[in-house]
Amino acid sequence: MTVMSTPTRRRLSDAPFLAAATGASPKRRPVWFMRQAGRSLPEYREVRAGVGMLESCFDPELVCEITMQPIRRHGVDAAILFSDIVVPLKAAGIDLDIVPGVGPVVAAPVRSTADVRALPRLRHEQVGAVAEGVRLLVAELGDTPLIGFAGAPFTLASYLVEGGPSKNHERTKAMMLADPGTWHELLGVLTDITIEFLRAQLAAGVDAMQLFDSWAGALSLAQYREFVLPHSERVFAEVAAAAGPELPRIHFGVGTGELLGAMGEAGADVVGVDWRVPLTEAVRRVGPGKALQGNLDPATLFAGPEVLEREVRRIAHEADEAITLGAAGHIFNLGHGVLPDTDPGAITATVELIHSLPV
Ligand code: 1CP
Repeated sequence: MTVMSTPTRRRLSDAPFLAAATGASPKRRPVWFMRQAGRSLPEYREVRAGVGMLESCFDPELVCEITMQPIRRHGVDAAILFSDIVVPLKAAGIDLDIVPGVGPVVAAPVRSTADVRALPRLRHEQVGAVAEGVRLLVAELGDTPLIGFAGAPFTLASYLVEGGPSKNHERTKAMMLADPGTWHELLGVLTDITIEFLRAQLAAGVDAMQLFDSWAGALSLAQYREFVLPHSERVFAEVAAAAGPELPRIHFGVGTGELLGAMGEAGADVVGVDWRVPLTEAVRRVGPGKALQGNLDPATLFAGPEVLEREVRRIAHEADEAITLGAAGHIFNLGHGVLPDTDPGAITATVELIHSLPV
């Protein structure tokens, strides 16, 4: 195995996002938003007009431009690469598309051992356009750190097995419970693809990474530990091997209140928390020594300035309490992604308020 060197990684020790992620003292409260690029921004809708979602993910200039848009507009403390969790699957040769208004749709869902054995692996040159986008961003971002990301093996598996977005993940869970051998083989393949995708981003210069296990909250803790955790653990271990232990690793899922401890154990330095669990409780579940990220309900951005200010101050207060209870730091974020109809002005106002609060 070749460990890719990361000569292009910038030194950004002053960046508030990196300080908070690594247990140092940030000079201001860091904030970024999941899905900060995207439909809520008119400038995004403009550059995406007539360009397919996947097509835009493989266009380095467009990746760079769309990633930069929320940095310019909102002044957030981190950029997140514009891409999608299914990009490495598409790049490896799996027939899928991202359908507007729906999400990822897979032409031939993976349902049998034979289907799993026919899956391709990812070669890093197949995501060369993504790596090129990262290189353009590193040159353009100045002092703002760039977060790379990938979908976690379980969440990727749910799209492949269901064939598209799913509410109950019934076929995915059925395979997991009825045919554990095939399940672990599938997650092994997806883990390999995820690692290769992240290695390409790390080698091109991302400053941190987030593993999205968005749908892991559908599982019980026992199911998560047996069928998912070992694979996500391997992703984090390989990232640390490729980038060094100092590169911050974030782990996030929705509705994962019961899994927060286990998701930290997978190897994350930062655990993402949704709005269902207060940060003061999250720190108890995660344990000391890890930073927390979150956890404003995205719907709060629709509730008017007074409610928004009250909720932002509450979360900042709970974050301070969590730090006295042992959390290594706090990165302000939503509990899930920005909703498409969000007023971008509410996002900018949130950033300004957070930056005005004393650290
Ligand atoms: O045409 C469009 O604009 C399509 C909408 C869209 C966008 C803007 C999709 C389809 N993906 C994205 C970009 C994207 N996807 C980012 C951009 C970076 C940023 O945050 O600014 C990221 C981080 C993702 C990751 C992603 N894709 C996740 C994990 C995060 C999460 O929201 O939980 C998931 C689950 C996906 C799958 C996906 N891709 C797109 C949609 C609509 C979905 C969800 C479908 C579903 O509900 O199951």
